[in-house]
This record gives sequence, structure tokens and C-alpha cells, in this order.
Amino acid sequence: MADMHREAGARPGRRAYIALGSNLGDREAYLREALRRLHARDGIAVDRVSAVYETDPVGYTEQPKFLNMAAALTTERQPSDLLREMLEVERELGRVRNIRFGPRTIDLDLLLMDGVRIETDELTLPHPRMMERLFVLVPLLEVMDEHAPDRAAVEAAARAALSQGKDGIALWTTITWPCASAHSGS
Ligand code: PH2
Ligand code: MG
Ligand code: MG
Repeated sequence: MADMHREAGARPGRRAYIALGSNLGDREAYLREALRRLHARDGIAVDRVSAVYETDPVGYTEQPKFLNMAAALTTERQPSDLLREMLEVERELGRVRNIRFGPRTIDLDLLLMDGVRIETDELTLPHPRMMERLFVLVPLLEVMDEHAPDRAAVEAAARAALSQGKDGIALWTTITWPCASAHSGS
């Protein structure tokens, strides 16, 4: 199948890219725990993670700075099913939804799945706001496959956003992945 993804030693499935963000509590711990919990779920493997960036809040600006990162997954799940698992991990990590775009312990956004274009009430792919957000584009490019169908579009968007300056996003740390506590799934 043309849209199936394989890598030496990897599970079969489709490539997906997600963005992670946190601006409440121990932000780095929430990012790590979200990755660990996603990876532990059946049919979802976290293959690569970007560096972690500290970023100024965009949109609703009266809130603490975020830590943002991105990850490349392989999944056998359907898009809506993957999204449901991501929302469940958000809930497990204490995410409370009150202010739209407001502070959160963890935000997991499904950005892209190779070959998938959809628009439903729950999910739009590609993510409708990803192309304007440097805090999404910079980490995403670090984990995207060289030949990913959407890579050229993401690069062009990052160039456009970077031409306005790289203010508001600074390297925070790097995470070694897989970490010792992430089970292999094999
Ligand atoms: N998420 C938002 C709104 N604003 N700003 C930054 N820097 N990082 C985010 O993850 C973010 C935001 C809504 O999802
Ligand atoms: Mg978001
Ligand atoms: Mg979200």
C-alpha cells in the first residue's frame, strides 16, 4: 500500500506527526509523561522526538510561557481513533478545558498523517493552524521524514514565519528517546 510506512525495525502502520505543548506545572515532566503514555498504547509507537523549545504564548497572551515540541509516530490506528487516544492522555494528565487557547498542563495536537486529508467536526488534517505557528513548524521539521509528502509545504511555511524573526522561541532542552521507562511494545 502506497501510504504504509516502514523503517528498519519499525512496526507497520502510517506515519503521523503530533505537536505537544504545556504551560502549567512541571511542563517538561508533562511532555515526557505524554510521550511515554502514547507510546505505551497499542498500535501507537513514538519513533522520534524533537528538541523542547520555550515559547511565548501566541493568541491568548496573558498566560505563562509554553514548552513545545513535536514527535513522529507510527500508528495502525485510524485518525479519529488516534485523536481519541491523544485526548484521553490529555485527560489523564489533568487537562481541564476552560479558556480556549488558554493555559494547560498538556496539549496534544494531531498535525499530519501521511496521505490523509479530512475535515470533520472533531478533526481537520492537516491541522488548520499549524502553518502559521513557529512553535509548531520548527520542532516539526526536526522529526519529519525527508520524503514526507507535506515536508515542502512545512519548509515553505517555516521560511515565511522565520522571515519575521525567530523571536519568542528558544531551545530549552533535548530529550533522549526512547527513554528507559518507555516499553518497546515488542
Ligand atoms: N497553544 C495554544 C495557544 N497558544 N502558544 C504557544 N507558544 N504554544 C502553544 O502550544 C500554544 C500557544 C493553543 O493550543
Ligand atoms: Mg494546540
Ligand atoms: Mg489541542
